[in-house]
This record gives sequence, C-alpha cells and structure tokens, in this order.
Amino acid sequence: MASAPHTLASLPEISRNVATWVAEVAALTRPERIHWCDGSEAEAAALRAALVARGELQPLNPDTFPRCYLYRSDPTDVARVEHLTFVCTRTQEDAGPNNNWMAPAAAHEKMRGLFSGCMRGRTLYVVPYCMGPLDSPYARCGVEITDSGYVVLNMGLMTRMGRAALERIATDGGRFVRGLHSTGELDPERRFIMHYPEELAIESYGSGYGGNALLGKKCHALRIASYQARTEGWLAEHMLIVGLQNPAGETHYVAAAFPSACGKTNLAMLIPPESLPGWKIYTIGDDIAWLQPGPDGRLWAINPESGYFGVVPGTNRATNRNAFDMISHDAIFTNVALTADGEPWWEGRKKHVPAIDWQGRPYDPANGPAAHPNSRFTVSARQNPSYSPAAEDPHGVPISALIFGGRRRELAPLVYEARSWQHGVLVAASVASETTAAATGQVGVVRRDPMAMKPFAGYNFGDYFAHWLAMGQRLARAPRIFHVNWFRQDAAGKFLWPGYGENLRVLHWMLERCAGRVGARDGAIGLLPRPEDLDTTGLGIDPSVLAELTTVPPAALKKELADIRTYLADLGARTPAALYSELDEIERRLGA
Ligand code: GTP
Ligand code: SPV
Ligand code: MN
Repeated sequence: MASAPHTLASLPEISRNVATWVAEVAALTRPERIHWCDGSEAEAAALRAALVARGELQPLNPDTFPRCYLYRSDPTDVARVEHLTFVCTRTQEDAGPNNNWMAPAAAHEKMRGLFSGCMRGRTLYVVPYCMGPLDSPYARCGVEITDSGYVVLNMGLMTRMGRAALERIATDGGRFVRGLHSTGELDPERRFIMHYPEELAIESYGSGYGGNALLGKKCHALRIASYQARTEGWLAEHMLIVGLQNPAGETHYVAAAFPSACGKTNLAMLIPPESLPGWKIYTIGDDIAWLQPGPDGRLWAINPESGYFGVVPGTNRATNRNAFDMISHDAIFTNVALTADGEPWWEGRKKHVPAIDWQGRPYDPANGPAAHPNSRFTVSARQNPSYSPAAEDPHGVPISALIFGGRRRELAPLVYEARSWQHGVLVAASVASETTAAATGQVGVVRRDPMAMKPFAGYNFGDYFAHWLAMGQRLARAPRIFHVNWFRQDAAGKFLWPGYGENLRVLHWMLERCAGRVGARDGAIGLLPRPEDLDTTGLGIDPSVLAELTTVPPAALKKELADIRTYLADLGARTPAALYSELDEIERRLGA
C-alpha cells in the first residue's frame, strides 16, 4: 500500500489554504500561542489535565464514573440562541422568512469588530475535522479555529478530528468550511452565530455552548450543508439513523427527524422490550443524517458525526439502559448537578440525591432543577452498546422509511403514513412541536418546525420544500414517509403512550407497511393503523387509550389544516403549489 503523502509533514505544512487562513485569523485575533490539533489521545489527555488545573473541568467520582468530567458553562450560556443566529446570503429572499438575515458585508464587519484582538493572552486552537467517515465520498471537511479548550475536547469526540482530516482537506484540493469561534466575553449582548453558505464560512462569537460553539454540528453539518446539498442534489437533515433487525434476521434502516429534545437519541439506541423477543437495534447516528440518492434508486444515509451531544435529564436504566451505560465512563457532562460523593446527578436519575446544583451552589429546590434542563453529555459513539459498524461504511446505509414527528400533547396521532412522497413532504413541512430547553426562550409553546429544521435550514423554506419534492422524483425506490407523536397526554397530563423501548411496536408496523404485510385504515390525515395492526403483546394498554392514540378529531384536524395553510402562505411565494394541492386533498377527504 502506498504510504500517505503527508505523514512526515508538520500540521501547518499539510494544507497551504488552511495555513494561510490561520495566519489571517491570528493577525486579527492576536492569540498568545497557536496550537494545531493532531487529534491524538495524548493531546486530549494533556488538554483535559490543563483544563482541570485551571478549574474549568472537574473530574467526577473515579470509581463510579471513571474518566468522566463536569464542565459548567456560563449561566447565561446554556443553549442555542436562535434569535442571535443568522444566515447571511447575498439576498434576504434566499435566506427566507425562516431565518434571521444580515447582508454578508455588514455581518463580516460586525464580527471583525468583535474578533479583533479577542484572543490576546489565549491559545488559538486549529481544529481540522471531517464530517463523515474519512474515506466516504459523501464526507466533508472543515476547520474550526477556537479559543476554547472545552470546544476542542468536544470536537474531538463529535467529529473525526486532527491530522487525518487535514490530510483529506489537502487531497480534496484545499476546500474546507471555515469556522471561526471565540467565546469572547460571554456577554449575551455581544453574541452572534453567523453563517455564510455562499462562502462556506461560519463566524461564532460570545458563546461556548453546544450548537453555538461546536461548529461541525448544527452550523456546518446542517446550515451550511443543507445549502450545499440543495445545489449538489442531496439532503442534510436533523435526523437519527437506526437499523432494526427483526426476529427473522432482516435488517432495515430508518431515519427520523424530531425537533431538539424530542427523542432522537433515545430512538436511535432503543432497547427492545422483553415482550418483543428477537429484535436487535443498531445505531448509526442520533442527530444528523446526510442523505444521497444511490445508483439503485434508494436513498442512502451517512451520519456525519462520530459522537453524541445528548440531553442528560430523563436518562436512566429503565428508559434507556444503553445511554445510561454509555455515559458511565469517558464522558464529559455539561451543566449537571453533583452528588455528595462526586457523581453527576440529573432529574430522572433514580439513584442518589443532588448536593450541588448545575451552577455550583448547594442544592436548594427553590432554585429550580438541580441539573439544567438542557444539560448534556458528550461521548464517543463507539461507547454506545448498540453502535453499528455500518456507521463507518463510506457509502452509508439504505433507508426504508423516513419518520417525522414532534412533541404534541394533543391532536397528532401516535403514527400515520403518508399516501405518497408528495403527501409526505406536506406532512413533514407541517410538523409542529412544543418548544424545549434546547434553545433559549419559552418552553412548551407549539410552533411549526418543518422537518425539525426550523432552526437549521440554511436557506429559504420554500426552496427547501421544492428540493424535497425534486429529490422524491429522483428516487425510483423512495422511502415511505411516516409521522409519529410519542407525547400525547390525557387531561391529567399523563403520557398516553409508554414510549422509549415500546416505540419499537410502531417501527415494526412501519416496516411491515414497507413490506406490504400489514393493513391500515385510510383516514383523511393519512394511513392509520387499526388496533389489530399494531403488535401490543404484553403491553397491557387499554383498548380505549389505543383508540384515542390512533384517531384525530375531525374538527381539530380542520382547524389544523387552516393553520398549516396560513403558515405555508406566510413563508411566501416560493412555497411549492404541490403542497397546497395536498392540503386541498386532505380537506376534500375530510369533507370540509
Ligand atoms: P437533541 O439532542 O436536542 O436534538 O434531542 P433528541 O431529539 O435527541 O432528544 P432525546 O432523545 O435526548 O430526548 C429528549 C427528552 O425526551 C429526554 O428527556 C427523554 O427522556 C425524553 N424522551 C425521549 N423519548 C421519549 C419517549 O418515547 N416518550 C417520552 N415520554 N419521553 C421521551
Ligand atoms: C439540538 O438542539 O438539536 C442539539 C443540541 O442537538 S445543540 O448541539 O446544542 O444544537
Ligand atoms: Mn439536535
């Protein structure tokens, strides 16, 4: 085998384009030193030790949570900031009413002012990364420049980071997404997350948290990539990817888009209930999917990430043993509480009690939850007991079904199937969900979140829906499209559906639909399972509850349709006419 051409080169020598850009950024930001990340374990260990010495990272109980650390972010910096996130295309119309917009020149000027001298006395880290398997034709690279060691450690877990990524950039002709990040003063008044999809560039200032700061994730793999995907004929989506092996040994892959904190990580590593023996679950990804039409007319998916940045609260052995086991070693915890003996603690953790809250204060229930509701774990995907080797396959996995859903107390049934791809695009475009703690702002308010991409589509939603319709026409064997809702509640606020592992029953129905082996009832909203179509062996669910979960009151649906029509119209003239035809068809069926 030929040896890699750059093995002996020092990191700054590998790509002239990267080195030139680093020099420009250093001239602007004036760091005390520059560190090029090679992505080695020794580098991560040294960085962890340095952050511990500075008090930025705190080791957790080494007996029960070996090699785990606690990081506390600034209390004003605990989630994505959608109102401070901009898509800066040349024309405002291209960003669309779904995005905040600023003209590129004005945005660059504003950010230049903030970045000027911002790294004085600090280290500038150069973080080369690859989104997707290093040998995948679908993978794309970027370089994040950051002054946060915590960001470096997270990028090391979440992406293929270091020398190999830099080598791929060099062999790709020096093309990469430029992401410049500084935590700045953490002043919410001086915090902006800017995207320049036409320039493949990102500028983020004033936050050190999650999607605002780990630029490979939402900024690159969704906002920039969705824009690129449209021009190149693929899709970059906020979706988990999971493989389901049935008791007969057949494996099918599905991808599912739910808004933030609505169950993607949990579904991606679902544990089959004991009453459904013989099923096996294989996780490919838990948050982002890049989807390409394959030569066989099917849709193929890769997970561009290599780790999970997951919601901690609610995780326990009963709801998700895989997740619980996965985060019991070699994990970074952000904004969780602590027990008296140095274990991480969060709401929903069954054992122990909190002693110190997420802000480092003695725990007092009067101050609210002990762990922040958007507290997160970061772990390598390889720690997931259900991680699939297919996640490393350069061509990805073929997708049999696409699933959309949201968190809705009322109305949306447990599951239904779209009648066609075009109907499915309307279903996806109409997704509504209650807001969660994953973004700052009010929690629990129902808003439209098409394809779970409201905060992440890097261009006009009208163009995005048109692109989805066009993709369907290119797929001879397009996946079937479904909608789910695990979160219907009764009048007392109790979830009607047990969720978690039991969601496999719903996935089973979908796969049987794909195979043509199970029936459905043709309702106005779409195809719904009849009670006999769902396997409820051992579930003990009341038939009246199941009936409620699989019906939609016509009056409520009628109101919902009117609401969707207004929403689509408000998005402007680029909304495809086909979506209105699909709405007309549902109204016709409803006899409205
Ligand atoms: P992001 O990382 O923000 O994109 O979130 P996510 O979509 O991966 O959500 P996640 O799986 O982390 O779940 C968020 C919250 O919903 C957690 O508190 C879970 O315990 C809870 N949850 C997940 N699945 C279910 C379910 O089937 N039923 C119920 N009732 N709650 C669930
Ligand atoms: C989300 O909010 O959808 C997340 C967490 O996955 S963050 O990386 O902060 O965007
Ligand atoms: Mn997400």
